[in-house]
Amino acid sequence: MKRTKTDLKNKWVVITGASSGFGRAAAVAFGSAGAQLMLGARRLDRLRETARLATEAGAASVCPHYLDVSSTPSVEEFGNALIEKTQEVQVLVNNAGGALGVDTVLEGKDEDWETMFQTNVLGLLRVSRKVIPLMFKTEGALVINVGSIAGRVAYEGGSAYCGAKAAELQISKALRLELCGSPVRVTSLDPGMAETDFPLVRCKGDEKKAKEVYRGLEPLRAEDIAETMLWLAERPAHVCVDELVIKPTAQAAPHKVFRQ
Ligand code: NDP
Ligand code: 8X3
Repeated sequence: MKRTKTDLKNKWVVITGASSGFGRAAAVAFGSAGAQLMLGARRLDRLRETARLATEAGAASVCPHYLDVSSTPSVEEFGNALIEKTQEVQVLVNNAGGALGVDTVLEGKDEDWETMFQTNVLGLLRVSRKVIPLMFKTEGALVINVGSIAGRVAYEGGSAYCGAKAAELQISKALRLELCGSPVRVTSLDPGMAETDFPLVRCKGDEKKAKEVYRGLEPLRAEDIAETMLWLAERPAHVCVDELVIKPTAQAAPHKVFRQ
């Protein structure tokens, strides 16, 4: 049996939410492995900057393309643009998403709930439906679904986000079963606190509140997550890491954070 690392050189890697945070760092990491990249997000200026960084890192080719995962026509259009470039995808990173607000259930806003489920849950399903058919011929293909520790342990003010990421974990488990017998591996990658635009988006642009999230502790960096994604994708084809939880050393659980 072959025990060689999966080589990503010239292979196609699709990353959603590539305009910032984990998605941008993942584009750079997979770029440094010589992959070809299809990058999606709504903010095209930022997406093009990611493309520039990934090219600089060594990507074989980079295609930044508008994508709104909350819209089926947009996902279809993105997928069709991908199909024009390739019929064979090695890695799909379902990363687009995030949280909106820290309201309790009793204070919750419909638009926040709807956005969280549209992106983290339905978006992931839509993109998976479109892209996974391009992975069946690829030895060592991998779907990385970005979940969260919030999908495993609930906290006050996190109901909809925790619910959405719990759905992500269950979808990953179902997908793993459905794809068993094909070459496609599935991983739910579930990080804890990581320094990205995540809290700024969650706090709706309130920089002071967003900064407070990381006060007195060393959070994960986007690069820590990207490195982990690359490691997952490079495992030999017969190795599937079903679930991976990764947290800052100072965070033992969502509620158990040590601050200096
Ligand atoms: P960022 O806010 O930095 O990145 C979020 C990305 O998602 C952006 O590129 C954004 O692009 C994209 N996105 C949001 N909505 C849509 C949409 N409708 N269509 C397409 N893209 C969209 O945060 P992170 O990098 O931290 O977040 C990435 C993932 O990691 C999310 O799923 C988040 O829930 C998860 N996560 C984050 C943790 C953290 O502490 N940072 C911990 C655990 C999980 P654009 O706005 O340009 O469309
Ligand atoms: C983000 C991690 O702990 O803020 O998914 O919910 S947490």
